[in-house]
Amino acid sequence: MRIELRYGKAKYISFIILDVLCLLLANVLASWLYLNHTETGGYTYTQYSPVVLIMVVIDILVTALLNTLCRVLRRGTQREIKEGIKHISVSFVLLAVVLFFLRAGAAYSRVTVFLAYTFYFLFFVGSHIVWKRVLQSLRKRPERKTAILMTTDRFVDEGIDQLEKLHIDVKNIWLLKNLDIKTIKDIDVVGTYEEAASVICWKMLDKVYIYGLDHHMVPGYLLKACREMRLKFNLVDFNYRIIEIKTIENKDPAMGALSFLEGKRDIPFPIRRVYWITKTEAERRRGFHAHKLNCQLLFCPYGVIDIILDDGQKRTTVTLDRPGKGLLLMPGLWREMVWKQSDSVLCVLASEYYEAKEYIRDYDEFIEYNSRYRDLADPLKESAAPETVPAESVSRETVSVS
Ligand code: T46
Repeated sequence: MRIELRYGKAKYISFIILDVLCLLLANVLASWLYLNHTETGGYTYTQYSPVVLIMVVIDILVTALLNTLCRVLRRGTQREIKEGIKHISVSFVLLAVVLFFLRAGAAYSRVTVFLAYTFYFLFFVGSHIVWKRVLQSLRKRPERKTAILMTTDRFVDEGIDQLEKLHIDVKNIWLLKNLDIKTIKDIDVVGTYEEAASVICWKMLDKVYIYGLDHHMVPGYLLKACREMRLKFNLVDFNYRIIEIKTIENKDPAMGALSFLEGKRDIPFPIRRVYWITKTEAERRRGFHAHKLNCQLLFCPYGVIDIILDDGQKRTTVTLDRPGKGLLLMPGLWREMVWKQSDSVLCVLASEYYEAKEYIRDYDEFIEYNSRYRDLADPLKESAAPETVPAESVSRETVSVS
């Protein structure tokens, strides 16, 4: 609730007022129906009114404690019904407990209370659906689409630039690891993924973009929240990056150096496999394939290895010649490795388990595969970020592979 109040105070409060109004209306209707039209056993309006007051207090308490207005602006009818059931059944039980302790239950018409909560459930769901439509239609549409950018600290600047090229305004940034950074280029950084979900809802952002981050690294909570808000993930990918691996040189050069990589902190994908290639003679070539899914980080702790990368249009060579140089490879790149020095060691951290079917080992097939996704690869093209990727099935098949 604290987060909701931070990002959408007025809208959040309007929902609380709406709920209270619905509760009052439900009570008026229930008491009018029951007290006026049936044999009530002597129950009166005056008797009944303190119960309504207790109901209102309980209602506000339940909203705050169970956060039943969580992401209300963007949730679908199913979730609305679920929250309605949760809210009303907890309120009902709490009211029963309060009346029990006040020893006042017998003085009130239980049928009226039951009827009131039934009407309240219908009003709760109905009014939320109508009110969020009203708020959405009142929203002043910004000239450019707005988005939250999910990325790592390493790629955040590039990500902002890429979205700038797509004419998208980055309103908030969510970083894979929380670095206690408050703003980047005057854009607010949200601290937690709960906050990210809340920002998307209450600021009514149009898009969610992921840059340089394997979708597996997006926490399940956020995936679920976006799915519930019917927001798809838009993936803007690069195909490779050279990264610096942290290396500590010993003061005494004879003692050497220590390089290290830390899972979630340095690698923008989950590490499912580690392998290394040894005992290869100079000028030998390996590779000659591309991956459909696998993201990798390559480094060479000993020796010199040329990595030739081919995106189907041009070839680039990256030389791994020191332990502190890493090469991050996204899927969809043809690679060949040339050993420039005998016994050089190639180490690889991979995002997927070994799966022979996930390799493309035929160059023509690679060109054909790549051309299907080329349009997606150009960040300046409107189609660069596939909008049709359902959050639950974000797949590398739909990701740009320039
Ligand atoms: C890559 C470059 C940089 C397995 O059984 N499990 C494994 O995890 C791997 C990596 C390979 N294998 C088998 C498959 C082949 O029968 O080991 C054999 C040699 O593999 P491959 O010819 O693919 O090796 P390279 O050096 O051409 O490619 C390797 C990786 O396979 C590839 O993912 O990107 O290193």
